[in-house]
Amino acid sequence: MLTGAGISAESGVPTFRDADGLWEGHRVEDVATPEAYDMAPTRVLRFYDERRAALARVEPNAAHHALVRLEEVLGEDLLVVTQNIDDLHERAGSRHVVHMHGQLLSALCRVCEGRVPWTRELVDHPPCPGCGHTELRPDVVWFGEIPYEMDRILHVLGSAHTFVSIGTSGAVYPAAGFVQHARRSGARTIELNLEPSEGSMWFHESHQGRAGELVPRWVD
Ligand code: BJW
Repeated sequence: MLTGAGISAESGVPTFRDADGLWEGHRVEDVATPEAYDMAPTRVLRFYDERRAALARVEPNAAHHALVRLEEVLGEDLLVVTQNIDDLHERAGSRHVVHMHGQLLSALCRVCEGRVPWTRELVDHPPCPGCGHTELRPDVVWFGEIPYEMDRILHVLGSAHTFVSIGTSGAVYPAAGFVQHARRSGARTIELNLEPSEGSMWFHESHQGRAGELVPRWVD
């Protein structure tokens, strides 16, 4: 199972590439890079501070809850690989979740690579409790960086019976290539998205609609 921003849209979390997906007129490609952080750290930290504040005001929706019901049946045979940095899968109750693009509520020390819970504004960040340096950055995967847990994800894709992609545009690699990998390995591939994604030709089934309706219908 691969999820993207579209699964959280009905919770009130903006997507990246839909009409309202810009942040102060910036494309995500211009904010979510190590270069943008080095050039304008305060601007990038504000981007994440605002999203963290907004996350506290939203709740999981019917699509997140449906995946919890599926996990109750499938147990560890269901792995949710999410590109989202929100915690809505966990708050709904999913237990087997991989955050391949990191997490909004975590900061990463650039010196010792230790992780620290990030609950307030990182603009006024405290020192790293591990090494004492103040080089904390958002614990997220920017363009040009390697997504987390790729070995585990590729292993699971190689043996999956079914691959389902929910609410992602298929514009960002390597996640956009997962469908081909799973299909080549023999999985049935299913897409549930508001519109056909960029890779919709790779899916055996492509269903269009809102995740809050499509996912519960598919699960139940
Ligand atoms: C609904 C809905 C509703 C709305 N119901 N649906 C191959 C070719 C070309 C380029 C590359 C390539 N390989 C790598 C690259 C470079 C680059 C890349 O992909 N660039 C592209 C722009 C072309 N990739 C990278 O740099 C990646 N790293 C990498 O490849 O390292 C090399 C390597 C990999 C593996 C092994 C070894 C080496 C890193 C990419 C990091 C992406 N980071 C971000 C930011 C994370 C932190 C943050 O959140 O701020 O991740 S960018 C942003 O895009 C974020 C998202 O997770 C990601 C994907 O977006 P998503 O989720 O698809 O959202 P949208 O908005 O695009 O789409 C939403 C969809 O939902 C739409 O289709 C809507 O219709 C739909 N929707 N409402 C259902 N209610």
